Amino acid sequence: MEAVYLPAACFCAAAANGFCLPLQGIQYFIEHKLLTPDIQDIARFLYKGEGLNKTAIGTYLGERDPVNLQVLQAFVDCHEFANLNLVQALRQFLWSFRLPGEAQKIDRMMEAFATRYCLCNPGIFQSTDTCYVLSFSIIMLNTSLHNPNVRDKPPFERFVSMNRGINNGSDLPEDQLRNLFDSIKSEPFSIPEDDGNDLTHTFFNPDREGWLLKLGGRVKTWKRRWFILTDNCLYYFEFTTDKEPRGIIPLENLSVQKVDDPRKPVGVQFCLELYNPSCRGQKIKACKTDGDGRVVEGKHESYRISAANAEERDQWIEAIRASITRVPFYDLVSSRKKKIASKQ
Ligand code: 4IP
Repeated sequence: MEAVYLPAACFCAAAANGFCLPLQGIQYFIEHKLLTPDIQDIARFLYKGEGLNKTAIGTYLGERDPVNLQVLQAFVDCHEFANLNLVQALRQFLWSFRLPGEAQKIDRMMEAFATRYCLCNPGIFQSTDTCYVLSFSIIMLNTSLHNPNVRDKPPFERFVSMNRGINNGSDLPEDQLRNLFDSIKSEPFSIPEDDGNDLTHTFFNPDREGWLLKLGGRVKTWKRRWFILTDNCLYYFEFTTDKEPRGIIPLENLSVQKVDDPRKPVGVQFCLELYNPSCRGQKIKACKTDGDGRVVEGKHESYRISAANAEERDQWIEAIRASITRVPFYDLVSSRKKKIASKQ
């Protein structure tokens, strides 16, 4: 079947008719006979991506509906990965759409990617699980090497030890890992950023630091603190040069949201709130240093934090959200590693 070419004007027509959701957009094209309902046609249309928003492509491909799952499969099959090393293949794949932020969607897409890569390059890995785990460790390496907020740049030896035993119990050849490491070190992944939603970009680079104001737990005083977001925790310090944080807030089980309080005092207009959605009204697990320098439990039922402006607040919210999202993502990788270990 011939590839379908749809000029950008068609997207404007769809948008003008209010079809801005990816699924509705596809239906609009099908109803207007601009696209056939054939799975391969839809996949090729998304693969060509002319004039399409890459976030919308990612959203469509991430859905669990049986049709979307088939389109995802056909879309991944449009990619030719033969004779590409894993980094080159990942560069191509991650550029063709914007990876959604949700772990289950990322899991499905990366599974499809790994299967396709192994099919195009038989004999490189002993199983698709190996390819899957290595792909994630390359994505994590990309963040560690290129995010300016990550000070501890992993050396090649750490990348090797991260990937011990992933090839069905044996190690991958060091030359192969060196090749991948050098490629990512010399050039980071390009991630499509074609709309205001920056979660995918942040997903790859969640770490962040800066000055924020924090409201006390029992005594409601605002304190200016230096915050560092790393390893799914928020650390706050009195001074940037302090070695020990005044407080640590593990983000596991927490959610973050923007707070619009019309009574908020001048100077703390751009607030976000960290809370435990399943235990509202109970204390959040956190620790802090008290006046005598002892480490004690935090007393907050929620943390209210204010940024200097709306843009910074939104960036913090996205970074915190991405950091929280990465927890199930680590779980996905570790369960895959366990699966590899159990097969030995
Ligand atoms: C303190 O108020 C500070 O705001 C503390 O923040 C805060 O601890 C205390 O919360 C609050 O009572 P005063 O300094 O005016 O006494 P920081 O530790 O950053 O100085 P948190 O837990 O927010 O760190 P409570 O819950 O201990 O009252």
